[in-house]
Amino acid sequence: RLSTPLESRLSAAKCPLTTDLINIILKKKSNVCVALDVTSSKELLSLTKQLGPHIALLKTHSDAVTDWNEAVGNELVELSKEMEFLILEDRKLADIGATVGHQFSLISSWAHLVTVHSIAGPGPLQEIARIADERGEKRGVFLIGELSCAGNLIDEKYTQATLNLAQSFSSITVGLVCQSPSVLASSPGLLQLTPGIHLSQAGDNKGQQYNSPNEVITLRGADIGVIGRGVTQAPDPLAAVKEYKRVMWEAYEQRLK
Ligand code: UP6
Repeated sequence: RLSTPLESRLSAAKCPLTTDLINIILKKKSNVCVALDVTSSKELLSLTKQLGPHIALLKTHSDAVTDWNEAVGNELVELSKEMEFLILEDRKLADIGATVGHQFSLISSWAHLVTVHSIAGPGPLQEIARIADERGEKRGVFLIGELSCAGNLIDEKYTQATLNLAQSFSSITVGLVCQSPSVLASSPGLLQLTPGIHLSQAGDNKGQQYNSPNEVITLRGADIGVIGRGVTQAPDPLAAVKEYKRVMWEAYEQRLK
């Protein structure tokens, strides 16, 4: 998998949004997902306008935006079309199917993708698939297979069970959020999204554990790397996103050799 170019994996993709995301990555030569963990919609939209042209995926925590409203979602959608990226709401849904269904109905009005914990089993995914189908627009999920934070409770068995779930719901699963190259080694049709990336820091004193962008792409096997504060708290976020993009694309090309 590590040495297979993304274009050769297109035929293995079972969710239409996986194909869209791979095509965006290849067109923009960007395997960057930026995590805009900001608390005001003004900051969220202004960073999106600035960074949008350089990213493949925009990751939001809309429930942390104090003045979030429907218009903000609509504006993100417009920007995603204009600047060609997909929107991932990182809600990490984890409840029973019926509840997740209500939550997903709201999220799916603006986000292409949402993160889902596998802890609750198939119920939430069944509901998401049903609602996505009703909407008639392409919608998908990233399942949380592993976490980047110190001391988290996920073990190998849980990660394997998450992969099994991803395969059962392949028509709506774009990929897994995970850290180890072995997880998706035999699943070319699923994308690996890996957070915990920083060029100069090892952690945040709150449990986060960082690796370098190069390590995450070449050794850990990420198809897309998530950078939050490495970009948003840099003195110049635009210069920072361009630097992460350059380093991570070079690492991807290196991986293919
Ligand atoms: N995130 C992680 N680790 C995980 C899953 N998700 O950090 O295992 C998310 C966080 C945050 C972003 O919710 O939005 O990725 C990382 O941000 P940072 O680069 O500022 O640490």
